[in-house]
Amino acid sequence: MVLPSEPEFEQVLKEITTTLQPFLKRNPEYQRALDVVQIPERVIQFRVTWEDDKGKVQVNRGYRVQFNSAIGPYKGGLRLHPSVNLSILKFLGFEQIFKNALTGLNMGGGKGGSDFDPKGKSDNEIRKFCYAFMGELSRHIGQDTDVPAGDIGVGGREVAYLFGAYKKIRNEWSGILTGKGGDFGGSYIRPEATGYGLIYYVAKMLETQKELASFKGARVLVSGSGNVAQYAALKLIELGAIVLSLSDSTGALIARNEHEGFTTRDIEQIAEIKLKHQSLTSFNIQANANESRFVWHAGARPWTLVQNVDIALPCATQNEVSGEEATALIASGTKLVAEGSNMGCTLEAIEVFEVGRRTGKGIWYAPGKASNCGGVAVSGLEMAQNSARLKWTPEEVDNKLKNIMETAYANSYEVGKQYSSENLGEGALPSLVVGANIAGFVKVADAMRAQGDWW
Ligand code: NDP
Ligand code: 8G0
Repeated sequence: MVLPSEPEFEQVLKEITTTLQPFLKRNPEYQRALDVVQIPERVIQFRVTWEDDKGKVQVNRGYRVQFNSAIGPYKGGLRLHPSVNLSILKFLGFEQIFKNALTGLNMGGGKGGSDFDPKGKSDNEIRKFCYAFMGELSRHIGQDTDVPAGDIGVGGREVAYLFGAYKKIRNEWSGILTGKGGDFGGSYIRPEATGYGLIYYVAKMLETQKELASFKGARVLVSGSGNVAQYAALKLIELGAIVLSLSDSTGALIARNEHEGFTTRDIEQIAEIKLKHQSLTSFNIQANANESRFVWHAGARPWTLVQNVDIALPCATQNEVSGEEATALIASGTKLVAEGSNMGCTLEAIEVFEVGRRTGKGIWYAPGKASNCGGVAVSGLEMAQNSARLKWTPEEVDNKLKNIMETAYANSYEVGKQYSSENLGEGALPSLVVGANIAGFVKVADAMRAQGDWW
């Protein structure tokens, strides 16, 4: 059931439908589940009016897509970006259903947000917007109904404003949002979770494949420079990898020397810049003064800019790796690609990777719904801690995150092996995208059948 004006949703539906084929061939009755699951249980759209610093009224569109609640309350982030529309939120909400299933926790799928642009807004304007947005959203969420969190453009500051607004409107303290501050119900390791989890997932891929020995000395391209990119980079640096790139919507910053990537201090400075919604060029100016360790490529993405690469991690936004860029990554020697972003790779890029994988000469690709599920997983752990009114230590949360990533990896690997083994060449690895999609889908479809959603 695709409307022609929903290109991103159409894309994700095509990916899921194609990769489910080996399963549907053996289990044709599940086609009905696929027909049912692709229609959101509920879509909420609303008007958000707020007052800017000049006292003028501003208006934006607000959304919450409550896609599926078969295995738990709707769960998924809120995105604030001028590109936000229903197609993008439906694609994100649909992905979220199967990703949340892969975490092994009881969370359904949802996504929301607004076309509000936080760039260039004062702190006061961001607070006013968040209060106005929650004025409507508060009617539709609840700790056992729907639990939003941040996403692009929504970090700790915005989650805190949204939480404060909910509390005032409802006179109730409950875990209705995740990613909260540590002093008011937030979990340790939630800010780090997506980036760290991505690296824990890639660590399992490294153990399986034969070409790369470890992260030590591995040359890694990371795109984006927000929450996911920053913590992925920090964990990579901790493990001895060389982070050769970061990027943002204005361009890509590439290390000049392939033996000397970004440092922890660089990432901390970039985090400060990004908190102010500034471009990476602000960092490059400082870096240039500091012996020009980086080269700035205005308007570019990192994938074609480095000659020798081992691992590529898209961590910015959807469709940030094209088919041509996928081919360029193979040419530069890249062995692994894992998505920190949601739908970071186009269908063409995935096809390039999957053809390579089947022949044993390409790139092994991990889809975001498996490799970036650490973020929502720790959100699930935050919900558990809020319900129990207790707080686990950072070590406890980190260990649980590691276990969840390892289980998500094992599931996508094993189910991938089961369903892609028939066309595997000598030395080829199973398809993680086939595995993740089938594993996530079957869990949700079975819960839906048990509850009478299809028969
Ligand atoms: P942030 O807002 O912290 O950072 C987003 C980064 O991506 C920024 O560097 C931003 O550049 C760049 N970016 C955003 N939109 C575009 C665009 N249209 N073109 C080019 N660059 C763009 O978001 P997150 O790091 O939280 O999210 C990044 C990705 O990871 C998203 O796909 C998100 O859905 C996904 N994700 C996030 C999780 C989380 O826990 N936060 C969990 C799982 C997935 P600029 O600063 O110039 O805007
Ligand atoms: O914590 C969450 O619910 C959340 C926030 C942002 C992104 C995602 C995701 O899995 O894409 C989840």
